[in-house]
Amino acid sequence: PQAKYRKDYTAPAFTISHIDLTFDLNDTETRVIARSKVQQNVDGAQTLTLDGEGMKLVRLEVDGKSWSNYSVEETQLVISGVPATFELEIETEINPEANTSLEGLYKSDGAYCTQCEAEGFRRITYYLDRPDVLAKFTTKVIADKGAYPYLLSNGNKIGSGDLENGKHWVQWEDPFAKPCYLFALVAGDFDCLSDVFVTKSGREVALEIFVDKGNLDRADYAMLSLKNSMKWDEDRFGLEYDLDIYMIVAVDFFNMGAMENKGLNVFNSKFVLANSDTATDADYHGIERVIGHEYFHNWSGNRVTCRDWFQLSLKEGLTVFRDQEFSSDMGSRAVNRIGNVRIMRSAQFAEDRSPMAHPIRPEKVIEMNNFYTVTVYEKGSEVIRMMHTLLGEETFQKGIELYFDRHDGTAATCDEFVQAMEEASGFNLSQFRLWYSQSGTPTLKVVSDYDAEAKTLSLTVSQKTLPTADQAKKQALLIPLDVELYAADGSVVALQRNGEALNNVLQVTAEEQVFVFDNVDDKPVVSLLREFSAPVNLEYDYSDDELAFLMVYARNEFARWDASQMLLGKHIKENVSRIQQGGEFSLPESVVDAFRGVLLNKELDRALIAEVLDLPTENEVGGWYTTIDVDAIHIVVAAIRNTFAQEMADEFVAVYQACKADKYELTHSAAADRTLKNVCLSYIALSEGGEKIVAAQYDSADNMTDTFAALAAANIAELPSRDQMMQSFSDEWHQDGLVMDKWFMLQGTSPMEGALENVKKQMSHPSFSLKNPNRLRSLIGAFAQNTVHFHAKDGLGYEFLTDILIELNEINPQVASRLIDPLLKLKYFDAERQQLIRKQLSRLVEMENLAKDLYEKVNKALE
Ligand code: BAL
Ligand code: ZN
Repeated sequence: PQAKYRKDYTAPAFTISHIDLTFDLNDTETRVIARSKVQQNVDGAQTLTLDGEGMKLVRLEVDGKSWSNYSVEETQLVISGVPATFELEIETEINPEANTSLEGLYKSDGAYCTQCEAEGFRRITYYLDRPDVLAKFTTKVIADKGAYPYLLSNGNKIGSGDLENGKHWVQWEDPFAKPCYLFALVAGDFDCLSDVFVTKSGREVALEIFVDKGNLDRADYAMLSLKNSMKWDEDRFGLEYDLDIYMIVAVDFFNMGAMENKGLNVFNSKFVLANSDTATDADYHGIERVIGHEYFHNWSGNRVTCRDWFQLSLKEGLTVFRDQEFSSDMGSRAVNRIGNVRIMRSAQFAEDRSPMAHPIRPEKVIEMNNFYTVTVYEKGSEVIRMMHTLLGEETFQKGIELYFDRHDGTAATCDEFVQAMEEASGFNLSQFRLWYSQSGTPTLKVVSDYDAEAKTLSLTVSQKTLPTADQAKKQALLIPLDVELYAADGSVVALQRNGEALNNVLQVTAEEQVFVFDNVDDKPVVSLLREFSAPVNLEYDYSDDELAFLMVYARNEFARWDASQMLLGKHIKENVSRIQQGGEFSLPESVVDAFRGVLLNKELDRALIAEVLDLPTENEVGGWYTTIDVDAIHIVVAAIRNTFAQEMADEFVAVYQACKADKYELTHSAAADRTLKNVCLSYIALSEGGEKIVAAQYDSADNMTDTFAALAAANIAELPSRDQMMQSFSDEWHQDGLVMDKWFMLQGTSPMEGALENVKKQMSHPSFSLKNPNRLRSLIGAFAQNTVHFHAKDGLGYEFLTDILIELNEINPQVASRLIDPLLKLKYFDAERQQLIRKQLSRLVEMENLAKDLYEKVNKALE
């Protein structure tokens, strides 16, 4: 497979202004007629090269006449000798039923649906499948009326009718020019939840959510989230919806979370369907986030799209930033920020030190699907957030306004976005632009020095980014470092220098820099990188006392949580070293007391207390090391959990009782109570008499959050009643794949002896299917995060995953390529494990038909 480079971008030789599509749907032989208006875009061009894969060319006409001057190649149709402007008509035949890759047109259970981003449209018809070709689409869909009463596509419905043979047709017109990756078609029999949103300028928009028959009672929260998103985008960003209809279809077979096709979002049903019996509070939160995300794409992605796929973060980083802000405005800002930062520190930092390291705007790509990553999305959002931090909300919004005004209806670049921000603010972002081109996680080392005589505090800040797999040389970045100083009584020490007040956000620009603050009467406690003001690793030599102090006195909730994490981190590292040297685990009483203080603090948001008591995962801890000692980390994290459970046993029960509610409510505050109650339960499960409390909750729960929490607590604590509870859950829910995903996830992460054998056994469960991406991620993906079992020294975990990848290589390479990630990090393990992983990766490399997706990753890992 060939790599593409960002530097090689050239404008297309031809462009297409209109395309009129007709689909005659059939399971194995769907006919697609595409009539396009084609124009020369580069003087003298006479050869039109279209992308296309896996279809049969039936007919080709230029200006209404049969055209024979073409050649069909494996992934292209090359049409020669064409005029400067012409109408092109192509008829192709495709086989949706055989399409298990879930790209292009495929069948999800009984319904037809499409997924075209990034390059799926080329599996539907031959086309200029690149985001900088923007055309107006009309789409006519023909299908059997009984089986497919709903025929949907982008834009507004402009016609419909019945045909003789039991078929019917519907025609759609999208008035907005768009790249083909935003095309969508859905045909099926659904239940539909309808509503209306009136925009700020008074236009009525019809809202329709289509779900599998019988699931109507699970669509309300998605609808509420959609209306909230529409209102929020008007209020916060001044952006209004532009079509008369907005449709969402929930499907069970979907590679991603959802897709922002213009006016017709297709969603993984996981991010639509919820009621209190089937969904946890975390599921509801995910629905609000993803519904918001796809809606916000209507501007950041659809109205202004990407010039080429290297610019993906232009729309994804910005849209993640927007969805994060939406969730924060709707719920708790601190809890949302904690969630975002956990993802950065665990998954994104790990990616940045993996063989797949890439800047948020990649330079080189073999398979574009491999770049829908936490780096492009989450780090991309952090880069937008840093601009927001540096400019402030008001100026940032001016930049956004300029960006949308200037680029509406076009395909833009990341540089153009930064340019708009720069022009609107007058802030020089030239050094800041490096965040787009430089990969890797900088380490920010801070040393403080208090001068009692001069009453000054100086902070010496140095930054260093280690070489990454893709890039050896690194430069100094502009890093916003948000700081605050506290006196011993917890009061804030104002930042000042030479009589002038200073901003809390320091601008670190050099490899080493000193910041001095005057009028500091006593040695203060320093709060650093507040709100995670930059995606960096912070090094500062905090004492336990300082961290315990910040857990109580830091003004912002995020900083309190962060202090708790640093305190835990210190003791996890100390204990891992101790265990490695044959010593014993130990945790000072003062550390337990600091956490007890938080647990019992009635002033704090209960959801925040829950976050403080939720320990870092073993995978996150692994990311702190250059050689990961899976077993020592497992012992230490488990020992901390047990120590907390024993030392605070009474407190956990008391808080558990205090958080219990008489009846279920779907409010943020009721959810916060449940979250803390269930974190307490996870500790109670580990203490004497805990099993009874867990079992009682399982038996009496009136909502899935509590049911699942009890099951998860029994699973992780390996309670004797675990198997029986798992059986009862399966008996109740085996018909419902979405609910069973929770159960599969627990099977995958179970610490039980023989976990691998158990996972293999569950693959025969009637609810499991290798063809369904959600099931795969729940069982197999979860097992690959089950560190001690996946990394077992017999190598059987690695072999098992590789067996699955070999099967998936043919069924669904995109999902296979997601699941392989844990194997890519081989060089962070001991020589023996590295060898075992290498052996498995070699099996993949030797495959004759290895898909591009896996090829790109495996070869990088073995380099
Ligand atoms: N554009 C792919 C799915 C998403 O990021 O919304
Ligand atoms: Zn997105």
